[in-house]
Amino acid sequence: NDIKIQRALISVSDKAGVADFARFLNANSIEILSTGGTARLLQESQVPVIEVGEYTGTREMLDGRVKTLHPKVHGGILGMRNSADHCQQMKEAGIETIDIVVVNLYPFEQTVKKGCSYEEAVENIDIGGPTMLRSAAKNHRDVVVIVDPCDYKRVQDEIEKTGTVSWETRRDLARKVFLHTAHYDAMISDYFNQQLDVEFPETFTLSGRKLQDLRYGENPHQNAAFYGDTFTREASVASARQLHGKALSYNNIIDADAALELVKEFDETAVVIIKHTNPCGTATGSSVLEAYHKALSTDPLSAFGGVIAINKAVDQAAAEEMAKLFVEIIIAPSFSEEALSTLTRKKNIRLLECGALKDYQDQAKFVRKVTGGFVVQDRDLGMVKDMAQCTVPTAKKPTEEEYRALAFAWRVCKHVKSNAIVYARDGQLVGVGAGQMSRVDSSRIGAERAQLAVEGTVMASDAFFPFRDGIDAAAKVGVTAIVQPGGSVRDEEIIEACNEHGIAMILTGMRHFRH
Ligand code: 93A
Repeated sequence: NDIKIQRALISVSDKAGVADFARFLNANSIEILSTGGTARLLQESQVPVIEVGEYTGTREMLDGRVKTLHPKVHGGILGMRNSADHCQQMKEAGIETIDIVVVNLYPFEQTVKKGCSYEEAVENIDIGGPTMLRSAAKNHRDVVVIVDPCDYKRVQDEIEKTGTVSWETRRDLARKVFLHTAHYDAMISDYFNQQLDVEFPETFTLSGRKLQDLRYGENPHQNAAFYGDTFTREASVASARQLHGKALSYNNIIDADAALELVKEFDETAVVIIKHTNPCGTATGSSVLEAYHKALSTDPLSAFGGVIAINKAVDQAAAEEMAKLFVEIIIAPSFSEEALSTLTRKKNIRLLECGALKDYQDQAKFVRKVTGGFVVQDRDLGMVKDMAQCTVPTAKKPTEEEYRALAFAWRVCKHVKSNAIVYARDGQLVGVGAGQMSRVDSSRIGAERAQLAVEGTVMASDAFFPFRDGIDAAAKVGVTAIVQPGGSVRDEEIIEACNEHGIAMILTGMRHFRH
């Protein structure tokens, strides 16, 4: 149905572009009703408006808490124009139709984000705005509703061309409204959950903003898109700026996230190389270049086509070396100008600048879909602060150097798929056994695949050893110290095996499964 547009109601907090749009409506003989601040702005912009209070006969009251909550407003929006009965009732009550509703809401999100009192947050819960939006969206058969200032142009263009706004557009604008009010309420309920320390509420809503459509998902027959959390302030793939290269793929995002999360574990300069979410190179160094060389030498073959993450600015020296390797992505806090000009010569590399890896850690829950539902948990932010404080049940105690190597191995191990076994020396990953169904297989694969000498390394295991065979395998390749959570019923047997082989072992008491 073609609709006749005679009257608009404009009530906005974000006033960008609204004066021009109102001027356009006015020029097309559309009468404009408006609320306090908006009305003032429009009058100042020489657009004639009627105050809503004047129209309803009830002035704004209760400090503005009640300004548009009136039958003459909601009747005018909700009345069905094709119903003789509705029209009759509206006529009797002196209700005119409102055909365009332009509303955006009190800035709850921005107010809470910048930090505010509880009272201020509550005052920023918009009641009248969502009510009008929902009324108009429900009656999109007869009413145009605009919540997003980006849509002024689209509606203006259409009115200019056709004199009206099509059913398709009205329905799409209504769709946007319900998304918007759902997101708005999700943020309010998030805020209350935070205030009341409700960790796992009765219903769990995930509300994200689309960052981009992806060409496809994990595989070409799966469609996909990338969404960003609303509240996150932490450096992440989602908030990173892409400086160069083709659009990210689904697998790129997952791998870049894995790389960045691991490199965040280190205070000292570190480089991580990831393949299929597991590290195939990780090292620290006195420069990015040195750390990169060490990381690459862990497994240069697997590094091909991988993702590199660095926790410090990428300089020219490192960039020149990285440019020699085929990699999908380099993600770093920043790139020097020279580094950027070196790397951008490579057409197929994607460069992501994520900004400083601040101390800030997002406390938001981690969500993972399963068929028929999803599981929600704390993010694994656990990490032993000081290895020297952990139990050493073996006869041999780790040396200073072994302690450093164990701390390094343990950080890497946390980011390897279970069952995870890591061989490392101080500041360099040597071998990885990832994602095996048996721990002893991970031990074997990690040592066999290692390109660097395993002898004299330390070993980390993400969970306890169920049997002594893992320890025997470690001894066979020359491991001198082990870090693991402990807690197996066979711990005594495991300690005994270490003592037999003269291996030092640390028990962290904290497991890092990664499924
Ligand atoms: O306080 S409210 O929840 N009560 C209302 O009746 C009402 N009507 C519109 N907030 C209300 N609004 C909101 O006021 C709109 O959603 C908009 O964000 C804002 C515009 O106010 P002003 O025109 O005075 O700047």
